Amino acid sequence: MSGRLKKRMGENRKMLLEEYLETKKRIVDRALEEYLPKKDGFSSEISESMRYTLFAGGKRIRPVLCMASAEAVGGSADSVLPVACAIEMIHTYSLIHDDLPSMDNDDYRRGKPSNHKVFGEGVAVLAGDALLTEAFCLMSRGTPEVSSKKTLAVLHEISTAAGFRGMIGGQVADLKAEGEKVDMEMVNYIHTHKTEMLITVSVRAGALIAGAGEDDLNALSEYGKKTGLAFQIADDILDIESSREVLGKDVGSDEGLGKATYPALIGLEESKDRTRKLVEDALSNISRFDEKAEPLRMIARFIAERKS
Ligand code: GRG
Repeated sequence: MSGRLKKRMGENRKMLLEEYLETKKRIVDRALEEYLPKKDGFSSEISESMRYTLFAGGKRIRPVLCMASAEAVGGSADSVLPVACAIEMIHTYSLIHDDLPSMDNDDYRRGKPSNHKVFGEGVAVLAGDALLTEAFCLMSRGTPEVSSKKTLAVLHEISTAAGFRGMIGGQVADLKAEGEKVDMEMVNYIHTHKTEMLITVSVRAGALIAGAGEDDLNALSEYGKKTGLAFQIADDILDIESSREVLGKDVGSDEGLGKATYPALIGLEESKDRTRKLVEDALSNISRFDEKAEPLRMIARFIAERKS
């Protein structure tokens, strides 16, 4: 294939992905607007604080993955919308808490001052708590098309991925490892628990609700694990190579805090190679799927190349 043709294909793919992400992001934003409690009376400040970070311009990668996964197995994106939005609420809660002075102490998030910088620490903690509980409230409501058994199974998987067996466990290990000498096993534990598990469960939840068979589900889980880990390594790299203007959050904080990251352990170039290899593996994990899985393929490639 000529260099020009390759470049054209790359550009086309980029345009298709941007279009796909934009369309799905709009659907998620509209649904979140509908699901979120409206501000009223005494609870107006907490509602404002929840909305502030939720609508601050996140990429919506997790809900989009959830919808793309449902579509890959022949389901509809609409049927997974409440769960996709609930996962985004859980993710947003984790960002609000992660920025607190007692955690990573970051002043910027999604291009704006962090939640606690605007609303104060007390309200920021409560906004995170409220988003987390609201996520489970939304999912437990269920929808007429999805059986209660399936809803319960999805709830179980998401609470496992978000709780101390997953994201919280990873965050604790991350805090404990600050400034310590860590090995690859520890970094992998942190990355897997802190980031990968919520991404994998986003993919699994979409497929489960859409009625995926066991083989498809296993293939998608492997895809989720590879992309999830690649996503966090890319995040480590961006913390070194990007800027606050592009990323919308402070950069260089990993090194400042002595965080356990891939670049700290194996260097930037090797970290980039690992990311690319993980994405290749993720793509081969879903090679059994037809063109309905194309958005999942584009998202995996985007994860390795992302600039924000
Ligand atoms: C319970 C007090 C308390 C704290 C919990 C769970 C937790 C704090 C923090 C989770 C750890 C965390 C924030 C991991 C980082 C994952 C990550 C790469 C976040 C960035 O995700 P993007 O790039 O962000 O998808 P946007 O803004 O685009 O949504």
